[in-house]
Amino acid sequence: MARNAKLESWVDEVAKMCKPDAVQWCDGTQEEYDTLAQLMYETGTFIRLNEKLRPNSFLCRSDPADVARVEDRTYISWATKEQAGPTNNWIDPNEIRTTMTGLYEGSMQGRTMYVIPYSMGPIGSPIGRIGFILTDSPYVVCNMHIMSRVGTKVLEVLGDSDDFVRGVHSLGAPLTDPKQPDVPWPCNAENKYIVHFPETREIWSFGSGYGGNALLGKKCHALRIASVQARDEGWMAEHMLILKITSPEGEVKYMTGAFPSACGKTNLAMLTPTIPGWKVECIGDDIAWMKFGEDGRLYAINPEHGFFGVAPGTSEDSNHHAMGTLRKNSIFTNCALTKDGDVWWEEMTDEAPAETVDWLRRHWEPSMDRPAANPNARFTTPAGQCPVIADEWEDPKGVPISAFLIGGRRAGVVPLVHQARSWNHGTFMASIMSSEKTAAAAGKVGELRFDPMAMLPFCGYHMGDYLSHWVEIGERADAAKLPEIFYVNWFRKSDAGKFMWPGFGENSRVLKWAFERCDGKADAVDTAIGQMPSPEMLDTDGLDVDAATLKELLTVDAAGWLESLPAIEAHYAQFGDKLPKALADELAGLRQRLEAAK
Ligand code: GTP
Ligand code: SPV
Ligand code: MN
Repeated sequence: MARNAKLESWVDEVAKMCKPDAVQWCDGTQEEYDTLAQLMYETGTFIRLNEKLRPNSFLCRSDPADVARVEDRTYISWATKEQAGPTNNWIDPNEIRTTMTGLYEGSMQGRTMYVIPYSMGPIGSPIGRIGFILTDSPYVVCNMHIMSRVGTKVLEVLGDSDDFVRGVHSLGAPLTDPKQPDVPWPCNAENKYIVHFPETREIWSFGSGYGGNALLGKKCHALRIASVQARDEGWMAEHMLILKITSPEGEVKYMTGAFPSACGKTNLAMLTPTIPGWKVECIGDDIAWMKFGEDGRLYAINPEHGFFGVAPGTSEDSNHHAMGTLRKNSIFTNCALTKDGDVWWEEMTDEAPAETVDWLRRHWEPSMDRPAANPNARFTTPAGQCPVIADEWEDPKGVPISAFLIGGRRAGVVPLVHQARSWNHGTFMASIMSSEKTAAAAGKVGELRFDPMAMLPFCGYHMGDYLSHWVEIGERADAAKLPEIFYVNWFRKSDAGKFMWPGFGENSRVLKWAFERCDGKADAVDTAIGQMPSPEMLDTDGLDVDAATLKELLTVDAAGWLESLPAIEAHYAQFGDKLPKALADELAGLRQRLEAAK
């Protein structure tokens, strides 16, 4: 194979800095995966699950100080703070390079440095993007095997080009003394850094081995770096699931959905409709890259190759197809271990097992007032194993998108569904989206925060410029060919604190309404906030929700919206003159309509 001098000199440079005992170029083969899994089994990182119950699968328990993305240690390091904008942590690139070079110095001693060539998107497809991770974590290698396309073929396609994302990842836990025993989950909890250099397409990660902090192809590359490339090149990189929906008449549409972390993307992407005759299939569950096709429509691909999904709450009832996906060849992180050598998590089964070993390796019984699995416990599982993966999920030209769904966790105010009147109105709705924080990121769960397009933690540049990019996408396109935008909320709660909407498979009723709205076939009521179905416009056959609740779910809480306007104004004020005028106009229009509706 032709050698790529730029790649090799970078690998040499990083090896000189981190001083691993060995450097291993990954080939992406099953044999490589098996060897590394066996190595982690021997060092106590991996527990091999019962081969009959969960073939070729492993459980891994992390350090309790390393269980989620760390947003306060995640940085976007442009030359100036202004370029990162008010919603990102910024750090001066020269300063952080000095700091991290110090941390990386000798940080891989006693370990192997793996060179992972990966492709986000089908290898060699015009929309695929290549990256490399240099990591001292075999856990990262095995997870990347599942989550992306790893292997020698990537090197062949790259040739001598230097168009690749450079990721460096170190656990920051060198084994300096040959007699020093390793721990099951090495990390450096006190010194975590996840730093992005958008200008040079580099990612430097240190100290954490978990999820989006460490599997650099996912949020770091496919969202934070790719969002910058997308802006520069006129496409979109979004935190969105992609689903295919087929009507009883056999008509197909594709929809994406932007929901913040742990707000229902994996579930919606593969839901089992409760309404007869409708079918939902999965294209992707977390990230969508979208480009205009020759016909002027937006086409989406899933750059990933696996699911890194939230385990707690996943069950045969809530997500049958996820349960089918993770039956084999999967890695489970921070789940509980049952007596018969399988995994368990909260709500996986109606009845909890009589005893398990919890994610902290302690004896656990259902009567205990702590969960057996960490709330952000995850499964890593091949997308191709999903029983309802759509045939076209790896089509390099992508699938044409008819609708964007957006939404977060909102106990109050936001109705079950409302539709935007135009692209700019939908962009506005997405930009004022807010959600109660979940366990996917470290910090206080439940706090309400604005999360525009579910991209707050994942936008690689100034959020005001990102909003302008959405407006510009709309300006460039033929309005009739743009997706319709729907704001949904599965998470309304009653005064008693119970979910008012049953969610999961029942969400298909909202999908059906959206599907038919795209064709102008379903009715809607014009309201101050957008177009909404009245209860009789939604298919409620067989739905177990009482009339009063349904009415409340589909009523505009004008007082609640008016009350939220000052917070929206403050949210917008932080973007200063970067706030697109079209969105300021939308906000003024909303205020006017709400006041008129009072
Ligand atoms: P990330 O992988 O972090 O981006 O999360 P995600 O958006 O894919 O979220 P996921 O589908 O994994 O759902 C997270 C949690 O929300 C799980 O515990 C689900 O059981 C729960 N959930 C998903 N859909 C619904 C719903 O329609 N209603 C309710 N009440 N809960 C839901
Ligand atoms: C999310 O937090 O949105 C995830 C999980 O999808 S992680 O890969 O850890 O970012
Ligand atoms: Mn996500």
